[in-house]
Amino acid sequence: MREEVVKKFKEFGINPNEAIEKVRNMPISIQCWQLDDIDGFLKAESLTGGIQSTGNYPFKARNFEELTSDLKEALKFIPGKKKVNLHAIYESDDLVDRSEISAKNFRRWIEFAKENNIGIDFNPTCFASEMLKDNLTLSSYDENVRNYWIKHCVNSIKASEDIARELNQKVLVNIWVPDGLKESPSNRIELRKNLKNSLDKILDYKFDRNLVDVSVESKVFGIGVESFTVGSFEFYLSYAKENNLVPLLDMGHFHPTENVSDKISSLLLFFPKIALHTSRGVRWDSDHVLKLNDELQEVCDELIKNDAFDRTYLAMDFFDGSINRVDALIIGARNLIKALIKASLTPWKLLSEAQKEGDHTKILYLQEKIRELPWEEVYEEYLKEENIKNDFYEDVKKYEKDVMSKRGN
Ligand code: RNT
Ligand code: ZN
Repeated sequence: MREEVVKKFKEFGINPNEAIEKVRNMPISIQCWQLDDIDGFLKAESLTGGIQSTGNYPFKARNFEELTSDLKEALKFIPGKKKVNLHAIYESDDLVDRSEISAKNFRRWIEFAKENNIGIDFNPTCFASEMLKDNLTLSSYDENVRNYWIKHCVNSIKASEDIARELNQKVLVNIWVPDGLKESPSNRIELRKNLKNSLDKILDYKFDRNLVDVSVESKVFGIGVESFTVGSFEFYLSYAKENNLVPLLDMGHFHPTENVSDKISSLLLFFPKIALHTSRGVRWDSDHVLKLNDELQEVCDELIKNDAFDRTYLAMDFFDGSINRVDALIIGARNLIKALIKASLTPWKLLSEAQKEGDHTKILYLQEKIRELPWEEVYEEYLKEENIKNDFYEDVKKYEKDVMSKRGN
């Protein structure tokens, strides 16, 4: 890094090399489902559960080989520690019904993780299934339906324990269910009680907390379930608190004017760990690719200024089928990393002192000065240190031509 750059940051009490170190060590969980529009390898059902990947960009990965090949292409251009975020429908070996899964069915994923020196996170897939009845899973009125999903979640946790053991690295198991109603509910509490009881049954399995953390992800609405979501924010916040689970906030799962960045500090005061799905909603939970916008920046600012790296599971959750899916992953991850770098290069101490002193003029002044600092050079230095090229567009274009386009889809 140029001496000049280091000097400029030093004036504000910031060491850019330390900033890089901080970001390098923060694992980012990369969603495998961006690469195939959440089709998965079971291929039995089409996507349901109120989420949608839109767009018809060709060449999407159709199986384990194609998907991991694309993932490797993306990983080449993403610096720092990484995990791959799997969904249960991405079974790689000896496919079984998802309620029966064990680590055996993810054998090749485990090998992939080892070979590429990355971790794994896991998600039971409680959608895209004929056992999703009337848009309900764990909260269903039908005991058989509930039991099916309970079993699926317990087996997801057990599989994750084995994966963690093998990789010698903790796995986050994130439970999200799409349960909700299209029209205003006549009865909310019964469905919520069902969900609560089902979660209790899942937790009857005493998982090893040294291997696995379990998070619960809330939501405000989905397509086809616009009027009521069983697993609301209050529901899961309370449930997580009472059962030592991790609350997971998805940036697209709140009212459009509500900011996840504002929620982080509150959660940090009450929970030892939190989890995030970084995403970009456009007018709804549309899961667009991350941009380096104000909200992403503020989310990353909160993690840095509160020293929350060790307490945060940081993942991405978007799925865009209208552009090259490998580029989508790289662009999203790069924007997240840029936001983390920028946050680490901000003099939070100075800014919070000014706030304490009531010097709001100084805050605005400092914010302007900080914008003038050459954070891009620090980002470029980070890529260089990780042996990663800054430009990826032409490389991925070539990969698209040489590999993806041969798929004929
Ligand atoms: C859906 C949730 C959930 C999913 C993934 C595929 O609204 O955000 O996290 O996007 O599990
Ligand atoms: Zn999510």
